[in-house]
Amino acid sequence: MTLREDDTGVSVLPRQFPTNRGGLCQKGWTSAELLDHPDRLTTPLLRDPVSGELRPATWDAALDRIATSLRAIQSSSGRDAVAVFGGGGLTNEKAYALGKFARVALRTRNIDYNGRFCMSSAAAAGLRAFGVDRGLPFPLADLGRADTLLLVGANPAETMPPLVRWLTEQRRGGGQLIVVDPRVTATARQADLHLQPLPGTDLAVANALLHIALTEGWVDQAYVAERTSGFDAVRRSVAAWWPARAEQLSGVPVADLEATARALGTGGRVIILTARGAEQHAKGVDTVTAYVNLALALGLPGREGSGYGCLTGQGNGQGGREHGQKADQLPGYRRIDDPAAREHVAGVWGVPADDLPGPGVPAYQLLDSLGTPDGPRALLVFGSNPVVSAPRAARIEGRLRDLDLLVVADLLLSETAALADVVLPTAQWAEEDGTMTNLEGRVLRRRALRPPPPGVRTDLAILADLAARLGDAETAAARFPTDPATVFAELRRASAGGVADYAGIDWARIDDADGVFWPCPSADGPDTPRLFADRFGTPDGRARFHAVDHRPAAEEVCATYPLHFTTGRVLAQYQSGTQTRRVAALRRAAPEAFVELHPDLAARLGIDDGDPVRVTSRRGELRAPARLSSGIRPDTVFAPFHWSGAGRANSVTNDAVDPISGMPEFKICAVRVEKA
Ligand SMILES: Nc1nc2c(c(=O)[nH]1)N[C@H]1C(S)=C(S)[C@@H](COP(=O)(O)OP(=O)(O)OC[C@H]3O[C@@H](n4cnc5c(=O)[nH]c(N)nc54)[C@H](O)[C@@H]3O)O[C@H]1N2
Ligand SMILES: Nc1nc2c(c(=O)[nH]1)N[C@H]1C(S)=C(S)[C@@H](COP(=O)(O)OP(=O)(O)OC[C@H]3O[C@@H](n4cnc5c(=O)[nH]c(N)nc54)[C@H](O)[C@@H]3O)O[C@H]1N2
Ligand SMILES: [Mo]
Repeated sequence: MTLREDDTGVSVLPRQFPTNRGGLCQKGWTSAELLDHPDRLTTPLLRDPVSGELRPATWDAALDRIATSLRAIQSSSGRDAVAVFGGGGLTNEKAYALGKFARVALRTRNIDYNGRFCMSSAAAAGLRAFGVDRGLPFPLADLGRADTLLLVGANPAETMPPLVRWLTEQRRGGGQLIVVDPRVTATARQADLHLQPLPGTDLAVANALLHIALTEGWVDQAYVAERTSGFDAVRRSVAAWWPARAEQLSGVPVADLEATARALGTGGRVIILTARGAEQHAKGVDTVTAYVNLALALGLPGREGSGYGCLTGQGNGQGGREHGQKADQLPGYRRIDDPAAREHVAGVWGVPADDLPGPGVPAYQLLDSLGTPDGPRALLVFGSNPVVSAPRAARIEGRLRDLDLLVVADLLLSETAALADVVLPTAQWAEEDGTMTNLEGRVLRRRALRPPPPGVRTDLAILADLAARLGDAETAAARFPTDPATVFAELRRASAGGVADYAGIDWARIDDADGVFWPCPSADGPDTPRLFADRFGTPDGRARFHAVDHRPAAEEVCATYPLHFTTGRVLAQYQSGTQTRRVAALRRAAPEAFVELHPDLAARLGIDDGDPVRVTSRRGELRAPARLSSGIRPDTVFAPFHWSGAGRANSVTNDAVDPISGMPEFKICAVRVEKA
């Protein structure tokens, strides 16, 4: 989008761009409303020790309070007693600076971010199969030319409206769209074929599809032999997934499994995409792996116009996971436990490699350890609202209350900021320069239109101010520049030679080329719109199969909690809702939480459309009006997670996590539903 500021204020204008072709969703159109919103924070807030209330304070008072407290906590309880929590909405420059701040200014291993809740399972599956995690290893426009497109657990009609035009183009060109979702979503309504599995059974469906492809002879044996390793174990494991067995488990009819396998196995250009519906499970990595196995067996990845991809979520969901705000990571998508990576990054940062901390723990584990005897005593939050968005949120809310110091930098008083000891008002998107990396691995500019309002500082300035108070001011000023262009120049050097290599990318080149795809190692060399054409990112260049098997959800239904509960999004609200719940037009479109359930189930429970209902799990309850829909399976209820208070879906969700990615199981738990 582009912005115009005139006498009437800031307005959002569409921009012709290769990914969205001028398209924008309603949240984009209305985003300028938040710039001058009356709820906008314009002064730091400090919790008054006597009244217990948040009171306006000067920047000096707020920063001094934080620095004094952090120093005291670290000297009594060790460096790791201070933790940092970031977000996938931060620009690349801010994500990079936050990771560096944790490792260099605080020297804590405890940093992680909300991307763990978002794409971490697909990232882990991509890394182990391809040796590289880039949401789409090909340009988005390829979707428009696919003969068959399989969307697993994705509802882009509501979550990525600008992408829908590629789906329309695809079907107009005679392509076939197949959607796998337990609900008849706006996306599923456009599909030629809709598979409606029980939540948590996608892995079994994928294995059955590969079983059919093997039986029918649709596996690309030459590709498997030349470009992959490990297929024999997969062949053996899917042998047990005959279609009738998958039907019994998932409820997807054998005929639909066969039709899907045929479309994938005999189509020309075939793309398989997963999103949160398949990924946010305690077996999310294995589930994505099963779809990657299918794609590899059919010879798709690296073939022009075909492949596997993950629909990355947040504004900078891709870039947010490349520059070091993840517990195990250094910039350039490097591993923090790799001696060579530590040496390189420490060199750029001007510190001894031995001074860099080791890996920390994933987001949920970190949040759940806060304020416990062995856990961190202080937390700094930049760009997340875990009181609404973390699984088993009431428990996490308690952990946050147990901290000695909670600091939240935000533009608005989010539910998490409302619990803080110190709140720092930050600039938002239209007020600072920077870059974001989209789901295609395309690095894009975000331009400042105007300076932040008086009293508001940027995240980069806040990190610099804190670093200056925590150490030697002169060193801190050199290490934590506040100008995003300077930070980006350093990020390029830190990423050089890494998997996500930005060394050859500069802002002018981004402007000239409508974005630059990483890896782009040199300023005069090419970028990489398509990965895997000749080799994969693994040491031997081959993609790796991994045999994976279905396992039940972490929590299964029982007599007391007989229904499956799943969660997701609606078009007019964004994430934890801090921003979108404050925009009048969006509030009108989606005013409150709701519980979607099938009319047959509702009748059995004596519930009418609009009745207040209570959804109860072992962890807590959600109260919201019922919304009857014959588009959902009768054994499953759905709620969006954008609201707080009684309508908070995450009061109910399970905090079981994937053993590899740390991704929580947002998409399935067991509940009881009754009229409230
Ligand atoms: N309007 C809007 N757009 C957004 C966001 C937002 O909050 N609001 N958030 C952004 C972010 S950060 C993200 S990550 C993306 C997410 O984008 P999506 O992944 O498309 O969003 P979700 O609604 O979380 O989940 C997609 C679908 O998964 C289905 N589902 C639930 N359980 C299962 C299951 O077990 N298997 C399968 N196959 N499907 C299941 C749900 O019914 C839902 O329709 O959206 C981005 N765009
Ligand atoms: N039940 C359930 N729960 C889920 C999910 C689900 O599908 N179901 N999805 C999960 C997913 S995919 C995600 S991504 C998470 C998202 O959930 P959160 O991590 O809570 O993300 P946001 O709601 O985007 O929170 C961003 C906060 O940062 C503020 N902010 C925005 N820009 C900036 C900035 O530049 N700097 C600073 N300092 N602050 C900023 C916003 O005002 C807001 O308060 O939720 C997860 N939770
Ligand atoms: Mo996300």
